[in-house]
Amino acid sequence: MSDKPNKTLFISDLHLDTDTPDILQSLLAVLHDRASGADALYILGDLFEAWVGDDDQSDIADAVASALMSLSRAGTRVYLMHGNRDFLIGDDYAARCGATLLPDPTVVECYGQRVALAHGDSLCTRDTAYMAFRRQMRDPAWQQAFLDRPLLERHMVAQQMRQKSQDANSQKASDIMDVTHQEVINLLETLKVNILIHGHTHRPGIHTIRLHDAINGSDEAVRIVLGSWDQKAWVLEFSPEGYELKPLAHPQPAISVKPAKTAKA
Ligand code: LP5
Ligand code: MN
Repeated sequence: MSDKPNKTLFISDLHLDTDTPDILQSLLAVLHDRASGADALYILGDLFEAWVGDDDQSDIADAVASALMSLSRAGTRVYLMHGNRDFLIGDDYAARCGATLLPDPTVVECYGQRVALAHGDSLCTRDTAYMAFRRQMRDPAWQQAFLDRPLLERHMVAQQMRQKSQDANSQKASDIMDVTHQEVINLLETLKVNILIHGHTHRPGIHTIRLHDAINGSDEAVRIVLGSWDQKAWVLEFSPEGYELKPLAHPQPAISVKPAKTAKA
């Protein structure tokens, strides 16, 4: 029997882009130092800043796919869930990563506990402008019409959407961009689980929820919120002994110092 400690990792909201090489390095370090040898790695959405189709074969997409594929080939199960930035990731890219695409929400069994997983955006129901926008974005006909456009045009549309989203967010009250408490309870009750893990809100933390109506005989539930990787790499490590949400410093970028030129005699 193997004596390696069992653990499962959860991450989300890396928002990888061509101008975030430091976050890519941080991901590669987490895969090497922590995910290697783990039972499973779950990426709960917004791995990328914007995903415009699996045919967009950027260097960053290639680097992520080959690192995840190596992990998967070494025996760690790799799972991908869509976020609101990368919901167009398809079966082709998932296959290149050796990953399984999961629906949102999904219930998994983690060392004897049933755990619900979601990106988190669908729980922000007080953000009615976003809810309407989301419905349109998830319409398969709309998605196909978008995917049929040339790649350059898709990048331009994605950039415009990001800009409009940032403008809209700066005008919204902060609390409406958080999850709706009752929506979380509805989800826990529907799925009959006492643990929910999600990202999206960029408000990392572990919240204990007191329930009026017990679920699985317990009047308590837990909501674990993963963090965005803009300042730190947030990793949730789940093991048979419990779980820990860890903020990890990004590796320092290497500073290359050119040797001073020596004057020729
Ligand atoms: O992403 P974030 O965290 O900044 O804000 C989100 C919500 N915004 C979004 C929009 C995405 O950022 C855009 C990403 C696009 C990448 C993929 C392109 C693929 C297109 C496929 C087409 C089928 O999700 C934001 C929430 C916030 O989270 C907190 O929950 O508030 O919601 C909005 O900003 C929505 C606005 O309130 C309303 C819509 C404005 C955008 C209108 C777009 C117009 C398109 C112009 C292009 C020609
Ligand atoms: Mn998100």
